[in-house]
Amino acid sequence: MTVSKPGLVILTGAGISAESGIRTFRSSNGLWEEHRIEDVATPMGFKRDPHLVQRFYNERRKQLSQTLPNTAHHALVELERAWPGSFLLVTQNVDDLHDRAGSQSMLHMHGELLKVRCVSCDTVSRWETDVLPDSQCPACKAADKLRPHIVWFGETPLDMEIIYRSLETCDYFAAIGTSGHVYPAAGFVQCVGSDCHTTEINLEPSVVNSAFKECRHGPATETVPAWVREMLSRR
Ligand code: BV8
Repeated sequence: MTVSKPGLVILTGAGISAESGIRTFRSSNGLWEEHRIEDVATPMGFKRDPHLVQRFYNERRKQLSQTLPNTAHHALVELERAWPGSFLLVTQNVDDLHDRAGSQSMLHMHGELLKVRCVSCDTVSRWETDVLPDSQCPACKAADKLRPHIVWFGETPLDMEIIYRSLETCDYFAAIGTSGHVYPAAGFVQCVGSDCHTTEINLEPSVVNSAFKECRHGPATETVPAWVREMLSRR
């Protein structure tokens, strides 16, 4: 199938940030201060103990400032800049490593660690330091009304319309560094057209590995640059 302006959609997960030193979601086996992340990263967890949840995200925000994008993030920027057709990067990650690497056509479907949302006026603001009980919303000045701008379990991911439309029309779909446990992202490979070439690039087979036409296993800093070189040689 030769398409002059092929559409490419890439989904990334925590595995692409692992070699930058950010623990993957499941390698921390979901534990944080004896709390399962599924219990902390939920609306109920936030309602039950908002300051505990804020501390959980304050720690991860702090950790972020000590990390850098790796060669896999940079390879995806090179691919985006050279790709002749439409390009969309959808990340499940809440870190800003793709942003700092220079990715432009990108959607954070699970939100962003460096943003907060006011539960009083709904304004989303950039926030790089700790959120404390007396932290005020930059827009309405309400205190103690800020929550992480993160999609928790049970909440609806962001930009789903655009994502589904891109999946239905793309010619290539690649999932990089994701275990395939979390939906709807894990179901994206089932949403592409029958002619779409699907590739899984992961340290080991994901739980949805059998749905992909092609699989490449190994660390992202090796597998992603090699895959990008091959994709660009096809132009
Ligand atoms: C929704 C923010 C409705 C929080 C996150 C029962 C069955 C099926 C589904 C459900 C169910 N019960 C409930 C659900 C739905 C639920 C869900 O999927 N639950 C799971 C646990 C069963 N989903 C939801 O609630 C979602 N909302 O469904 O709304 C809807 C649906 C469609 C349309 C409209 C509305 C909301 C989910 C969002 C939750 N929030 N993040 C936070 O981060 O604090 S999810 C969280 O998991 C992170 O975002 C993370 O990115 C994401 C997925 O995990 P992965 O990225 O895959 O990370 P993981 O550690 O699992 O895997 C890493 C992989 O990398 C591994 O495979 C590893 O081998 C690999 N790797 C490691 N090192 C490397 C590497 N690869 C390459 N190189 C390396 N060096």
